[in-house]
Amino acid sequence: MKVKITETILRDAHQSLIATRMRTRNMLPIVDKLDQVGYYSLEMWGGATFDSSIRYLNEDPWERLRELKKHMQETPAQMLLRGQNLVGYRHYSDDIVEKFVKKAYENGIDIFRVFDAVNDIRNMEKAITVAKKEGAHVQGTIAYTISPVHTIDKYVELATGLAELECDSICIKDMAGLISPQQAYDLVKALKAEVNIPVDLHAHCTSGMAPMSYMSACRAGVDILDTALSPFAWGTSQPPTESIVASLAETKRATGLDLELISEISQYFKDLKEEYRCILDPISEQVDTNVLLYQIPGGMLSNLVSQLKEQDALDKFDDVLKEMPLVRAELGYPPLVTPTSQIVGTQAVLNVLMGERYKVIPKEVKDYVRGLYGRPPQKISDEIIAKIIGDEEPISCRPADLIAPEYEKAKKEAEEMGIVSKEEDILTYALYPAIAPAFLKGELEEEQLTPIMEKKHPCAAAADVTGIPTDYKVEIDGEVFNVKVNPVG
Ligand code: 3PY
Ligand code: ZN
Repeated sequence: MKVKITETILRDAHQSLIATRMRTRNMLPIVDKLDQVGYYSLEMWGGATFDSSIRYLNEDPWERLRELKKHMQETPAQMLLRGQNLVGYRHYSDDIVEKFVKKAYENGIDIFRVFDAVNDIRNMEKAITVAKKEGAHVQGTIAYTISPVHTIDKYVELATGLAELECDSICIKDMAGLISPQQAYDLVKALKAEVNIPVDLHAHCTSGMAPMSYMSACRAGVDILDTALSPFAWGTSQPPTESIVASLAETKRATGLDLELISEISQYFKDLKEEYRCILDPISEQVDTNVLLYQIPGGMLSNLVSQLKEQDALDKFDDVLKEMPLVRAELGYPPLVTPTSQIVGTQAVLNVLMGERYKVIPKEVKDYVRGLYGRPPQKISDEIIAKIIGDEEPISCRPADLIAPEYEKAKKEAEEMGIVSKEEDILTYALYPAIAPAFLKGELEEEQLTPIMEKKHPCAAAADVTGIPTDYKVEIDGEVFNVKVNPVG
């Protein structure tokens, strides 16, 4: 049976390599052609694209969705949704989740890939149910990681739960590029045997193994693979579409896609890449097997470098690398993905820079231990709980059950500010109250928004490019700090 291909060039590929900076005007001239390829889907929205659009590109993300969709007659439009976090960095109330998913569907999203950073199905449930009710295809997601508690049985259990919620397919989301060919084979085989819905493998090339893992996933019966056109492939992005299509061509799993057409489209992105070369993150382009030792995905590595540079503490880089897996283990082995990557990363940096572990603990880490981000994959030891939140009792309910409805309040505020010209604007404001007003009032200029574009030398840009799209702040002893974040694909 044919392997189907999800093309990530319009979302994850540029999120991974050029900090989510590809503009709608660069996408529009080529989307008709992309639509002709016969992809299973085109991932073109969600993840960090929403934040980046309003923060740096002075673009309305809803407008991007509508504009691209007009040219997508044949190919389903796909988005990445961070479960109850939607396209932000904290859990939103159920009424916001419901409105957001409905609007995303109404504006053109056909396939919702829904994940949760700690694989807590309770954080995905609301988004899944609403999207299903709207009539969308929902891809329930396993955030893949390696730890003593992340066994095949556990992943199958999660996938079974997702299928029970009526997800239409399952995605193995290997955002750090950790999955080896053997693991890919075993996991796909198990999912195919136990869960009766299509399986998609989404991997990043960070460790260099992804193309090989894709081949072995094909042998195990994977249904869909995620790839990026070669100019924006490799490194912390996906394996190249052309190479995967060509590799499968003579096999029973041939994709049937036209390499000539794909190469023609690829040329467009090759030229476009030159425009963005100054912000290409050199760290993201390299193969890095250290990710297997420290489990730090490429995007996060570059964050670390810039955080340490800012503190004039680059000499502590190795110590932080070693601290990261210790903190991750103590916090119950969360997969490192937005926002857990920031939570673990910030604590590891503080542990090293303060010269004493857990001397300073950000609010986000405390909230994580309180259970507000969901159930950690492994129970956190009583000792660590006591160290982080004293004698407070972690919650055991679904975190969003504790969040009161937020929509009406956001609506009122946004209307009073006079920044609402369509219902979607209320959602933009509800998700990004700090930056949405200036954007919605039209006060932003592209030039101000993209200073890094002016930097001509890749090395000069490297440190800056890493921070990028985020509203992520940490609170330490009542003081709020901005943390540079590069959401990890
Ligand atoms: C995002 O949340 O932006 C991701 O790409 C996660 O993998
Ligand atoms: Zn990804």
